Amino acid sequence: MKQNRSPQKLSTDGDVPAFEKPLHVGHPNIGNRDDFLKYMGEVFDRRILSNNGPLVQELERRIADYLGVEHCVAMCNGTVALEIAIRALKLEGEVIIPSYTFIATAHALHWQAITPVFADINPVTHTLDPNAVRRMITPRTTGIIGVHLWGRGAQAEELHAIAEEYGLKLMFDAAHAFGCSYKGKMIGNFGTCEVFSFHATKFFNTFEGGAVTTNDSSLASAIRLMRNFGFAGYDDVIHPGTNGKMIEPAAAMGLVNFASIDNVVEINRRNYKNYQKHLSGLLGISLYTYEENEKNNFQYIVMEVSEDCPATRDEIIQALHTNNILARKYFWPGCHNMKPYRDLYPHAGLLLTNTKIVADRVIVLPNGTSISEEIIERISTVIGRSLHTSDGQEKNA
Ligand code: T4K
Repeated sequence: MKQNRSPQKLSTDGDVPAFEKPLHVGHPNIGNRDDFLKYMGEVFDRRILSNNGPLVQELERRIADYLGVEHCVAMCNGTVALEIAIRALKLEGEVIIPSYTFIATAHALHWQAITPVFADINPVTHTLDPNAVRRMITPRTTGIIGVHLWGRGAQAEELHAIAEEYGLKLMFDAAHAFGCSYKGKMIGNFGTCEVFSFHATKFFNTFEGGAVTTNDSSLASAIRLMRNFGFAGYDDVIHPGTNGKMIEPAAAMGLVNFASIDNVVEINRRNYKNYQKHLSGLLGISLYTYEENEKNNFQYIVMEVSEDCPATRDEIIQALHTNNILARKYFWPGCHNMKPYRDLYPHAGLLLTNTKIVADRVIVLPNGTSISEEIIERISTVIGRSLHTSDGQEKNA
């Protein structure tokens, strides 16, 4: 990829920014406000604000039904949900994960003195490459955490076969994948357990929140205990634990947002198609594809900038930011290149060729219910304008 073009040639210098106010990736989808306030009225009347309240229990039932999974344990956020699931599975030593993921996947292990070992990804799907996973197994390996990045199911059968062969535990970070399916089955049912994030920026949000889903009853019971300090009753702690509880207002937000899930998917899909339409024909620009035969939430508009693009990925980002479009370089530069892990494994990158290629070419664009076709057209125009040749002439706008 070209590295040395002059950024000022690529911005819309001299023009007013395309957007007056910043346009964010991850601007939340918010359901019916009156319904939320009604729920909150009930919460105040009951004065049950937390500790497995009725709204949390109702949300857990709704999620379990929606995913067709036996157990859902709601949590305060996805990271704590990951930490609790990792501990409940008794992972230790080394655990294999992709480096191309949000840093929380690695931190949830490192925080518990478990070594995250980074395996490479498939450059098309951006999910773990099972052959790369095999290469990273050592006598200290106890588990694999696949990540359903962008909501695309990681290769569950292949990872399951590897886990069986080597006697490893398998779980999934499904933070991006609420409402998505893999091979026709809802994500939430794979591995021994799966972990969702319901952070504000996610397709489905509870302000902050998350959940662990599983079809293993004894695991679900252990996770419930661990979420609440290990309390089995008043004055009776029977398990080590922490505070991972979801609060009632968060559950109220989740119940309200449930009512608009289909509508949000429809808007996200429409936006995705509009980005495809308005970005088509730009040299070296493509959109990450979603499998049409699966359920997708289309939350992430992942644009890839290839070698033959007249501008670099960073030049396009700069042009977007100059125009108040705060596109993101998720998940550059890869977890292995973030300080805590770079210090631990300075040579990890040698086996992460595809991770580098993908992390260097991705731009995530704004999506969600606050984005219209007119906005997408303007974003696409800024991207088109940024594709200048080195002598400053527009090539593809
Ligand atoms: N595993 C994976 C694969 C994940 O992607 C994540 C989280 C996790 C695990 C952990 O789950 P949680 O513990 O977070 O539940 C954001 C989110 O904070 C994070 O939840 C998410 N992944 C990650 C992909 O994106 P940042 O650091 O990029 O967030 P931030 O604060 O820059 O937010 C993005 C943009 O959204 C901002 O530019 C502004 C906008 N925004 C944000 C919030 C909170 C709003 O417009 N309104 C808001 O309320 O990590």
